[in-house]
Amino acid sequence: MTILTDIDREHLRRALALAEGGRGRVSPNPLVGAVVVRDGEVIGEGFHAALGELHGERAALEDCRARGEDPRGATLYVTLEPCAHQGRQPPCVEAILAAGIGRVVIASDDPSEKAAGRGPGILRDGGVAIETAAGAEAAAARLLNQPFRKHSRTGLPHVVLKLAMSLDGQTTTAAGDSPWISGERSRELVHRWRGEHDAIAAGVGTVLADDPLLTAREPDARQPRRVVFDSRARLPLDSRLVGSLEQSPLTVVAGPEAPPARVAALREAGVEVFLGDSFDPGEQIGTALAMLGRRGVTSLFLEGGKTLAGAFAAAGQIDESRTFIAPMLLGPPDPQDRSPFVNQRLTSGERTPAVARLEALATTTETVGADTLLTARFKEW
Ligand code: AOF
Ligand code: ZN
Repeated sequence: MTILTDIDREHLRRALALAEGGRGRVSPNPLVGAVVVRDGEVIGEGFHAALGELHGERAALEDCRARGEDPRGATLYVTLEPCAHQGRQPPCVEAILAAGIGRVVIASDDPSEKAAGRGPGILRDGGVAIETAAGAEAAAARLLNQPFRKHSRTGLPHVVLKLAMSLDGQTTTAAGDSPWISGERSRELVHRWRGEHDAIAAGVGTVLADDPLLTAREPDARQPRRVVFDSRARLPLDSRLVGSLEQSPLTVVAGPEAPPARVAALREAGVEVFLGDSFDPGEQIGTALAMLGRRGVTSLFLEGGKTLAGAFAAAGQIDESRTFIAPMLLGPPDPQDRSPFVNQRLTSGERTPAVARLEALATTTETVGADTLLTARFKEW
């Protein structure tokens, strides 16, 4: 760890901003930005723009050439340690050594097995000065790639929960009322987030009630895989989800209680059915996440369903939440719950639930239209 100058940190922040250019297009790979600076002057900038295309470092070196600049002796600022392996792209360390770069400033480590310090080691052996960031820029670089980092370290996708609620904490509206709680700007943002995740999940209760498509509506967004948690395989064959398989794949996570005929009918229709062998919701979620991770799903966006959200929270499987709070009071959507005297759900003799409290490590709030968006992070990878 070295103490970087304010100028170094400024260039790293520029590299972090550049990395954003690949958001929604690089998964399962990381977002990476890079800046080449010689004698205080930026002579090249680049980022990893899409899966399979140039890595950030090579993109920045290409930019130097395109500008007619020679990177020999320059400093390369990069948001992730340079790679040393041959993958879809050749190793970045070779390009850095060939370009004669004198110093590399790295904002974050690459925890994947093939990397984990190998690239910086090779560069150091090649006579390049290596410096690693600490503090705000290092934290921002890790935050940029939470899905990549978690998936590399655990094989599981990073889980983001989305919720929209009223001021009185209601998450569904009454029959006959508008189905929307959050405003239009918030809903636009949700569509963008769908395109930024590898998969979207909903509980079957929400699917039966709303018949959603769960696709990203933004033009040229990547379509995420849709996942329905449906232990009894109740998803109707005439649902819009099953009817839109040509848009993106659909996975049903079912349990041992699913009737074999229902499972067969869904598979026949082209739905992938994942049959867990446990009745325990936490175990079902754990094995489903592992299965999705093996399919290359690095990020899962949980939408729809307080029940599903509750099951994920109880299982300790939420990494981040994004909660829209809309400026309205809704009252309970179910008329039964409006009477304080006959609340079936509070009868005595029920089991005390296990404590499932998850405390946030950090939170931010912002205004989106008339709504307030509260983002909370529970784990850091
Ligand atoms: C990227 N973009 O800018 C950097 C990456 O096999 P590949 O060629 O797709 O390389 C993927 C790995 O390369 C990735 O997991 C990460 O470890 C490393 N660095 N990857 O896609 C980049 N710098
Ligand atoms: Zn690379």
